[in-house]
Amino acid sequence: ASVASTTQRNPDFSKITSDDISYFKKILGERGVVQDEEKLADANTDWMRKHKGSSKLMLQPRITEEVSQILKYCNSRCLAVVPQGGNTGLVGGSVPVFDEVIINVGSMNNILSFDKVSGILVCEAGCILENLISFLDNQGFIMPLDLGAKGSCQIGGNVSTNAGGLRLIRYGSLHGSVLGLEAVLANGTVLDMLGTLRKDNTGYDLKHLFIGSEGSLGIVTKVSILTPPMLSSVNLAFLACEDYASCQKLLLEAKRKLGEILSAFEFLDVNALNVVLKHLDGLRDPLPSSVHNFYVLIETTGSMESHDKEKLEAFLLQSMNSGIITDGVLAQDINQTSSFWRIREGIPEALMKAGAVYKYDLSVPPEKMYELVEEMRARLGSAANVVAYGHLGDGNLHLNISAPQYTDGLLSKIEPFVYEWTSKHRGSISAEHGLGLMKADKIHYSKSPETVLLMAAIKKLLDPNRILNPYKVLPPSILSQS
Ligand code: FAD
Ligand code: 2HG
Ligand code: ZN
Repeated sequence: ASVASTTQRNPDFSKITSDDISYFKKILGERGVVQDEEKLADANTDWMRKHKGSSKLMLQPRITEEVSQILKYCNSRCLAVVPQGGNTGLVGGSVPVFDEVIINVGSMNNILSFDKVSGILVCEAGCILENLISFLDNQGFIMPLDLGAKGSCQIGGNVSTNAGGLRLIRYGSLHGSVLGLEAVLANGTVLDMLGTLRKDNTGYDLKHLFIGSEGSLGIVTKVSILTPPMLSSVNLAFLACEDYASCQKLLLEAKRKLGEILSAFEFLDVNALNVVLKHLDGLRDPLPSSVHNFYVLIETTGSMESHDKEKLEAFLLQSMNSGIITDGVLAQDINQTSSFWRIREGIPEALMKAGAVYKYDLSVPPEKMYELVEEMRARLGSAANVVAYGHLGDGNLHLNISAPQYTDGLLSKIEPFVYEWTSKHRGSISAEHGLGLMKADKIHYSKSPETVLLMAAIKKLLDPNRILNPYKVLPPSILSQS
């Protein structure tokens, strides 16, 4: 049975009354209080259409002070809340489980400042990632993160999940590029940590608690982020390898020979490519002359076209001569570049169209990564299509298992095997998507009991009534122990 179906509503939480609605209308006006059933149906359902809540209320604050007033009130009334951004999360963290109040900061979408010399952008948490990318494009800068959900996800959601994405290999995680943030605690206290300094060792760096804590410790309202300058020369290669060992060799060689210009190293296996070609329109196999077992996308970003091209071409020639790659193509124009990226970024969407999908987002030592995929294939036989892709350059595997429908029988063959395997290899059961509802009770596979207890103590200190994103991230059983 799924976590959702075994979770009980916490009886300490109040139910919304008409007095509550009147209070929220007083603070936010009619516009900020959503009770419309259609809008609520979308906000109650996650991107995968796997998790469905039954919230009757969504609040849309426009300024931090409103977020503060809402939370202060909810805390005093013991009304549970779910912070929601673009609702693209993949672990059931962004939708209510029961009747929690949804708080969406999407109306807080102003860019507050941008400093061209330092590259520091300060904005509100509801800014959509793609809008920030376009804004920076005009300034000659880029966001340090990029992901397939950019058209909908919000920077506040990205920070709250510590989203990784396609550029992490070059620019590192948000723990490095987020310089500051503003967050509102469960009791309404506004924490101004919106620094714009590269260096600041005055005491504990508390902003990190909010990066990746999935809305369980506070609502992020503003973000200050370091953005890299846009460089003039970007190249993308779509390559084929016949075995997984070659993909790893290619990674090592790419780090050695392309080091300072390497900006993405992504892989997909042939099953992933086939799902995309079957379910997404307008895409063609970039290497149609034969079928290959693995595909790798290598992107380089540098400042001198002739130098970068020369390096990349020499690297590709060497890799062909040594047999590490068996085929490959360099994107010749912007259309080809975007269609190669569409193949990689479109895998989750294609899998959604293919039917039910069980998603695992694992950090695994790269040399072991594909063993898990093969073991899983052997376990499941013809019952499912086991698809592997991900951020190989960061040791992050997306193991997706596609089947006609969700069944308990299939699930019991996948779990706990997948978590036990990952734990045995000291991997992470949540590399970049978070724990959400799906894995709240699986945290012990990757974290020691002492660590989990300290997390629970921090949660209790910051949110003693546990109103923020209940049933998610930490096992409810640990939080209910006094
Ligand atoms: P939501 O989904 O709305 O929320 C996610 C979590 O953050 C929830 O727990 C929610 O409560 C919390 N939250 C949201 N906003 C706030 C806030 N302001 N304050 C406090 N808590 C908040 N992830 C990656 O890491 N790398 C990828 O490459 C990647 N690619 C993706 C591709 C697709 C097609 C999709 C659908 C998802 C992908 N994701 C990826 C998942 C990823 O977590 C999200 O896309 C994104 O980071 C979530 O942002 P969001 O605004 O949609 O947040
Ligand atoms: C990606 O890298 C995302 O495409 C989604 O993180 C992965 O759906 C998934 O499992
Ligand atoms: Zn990913």
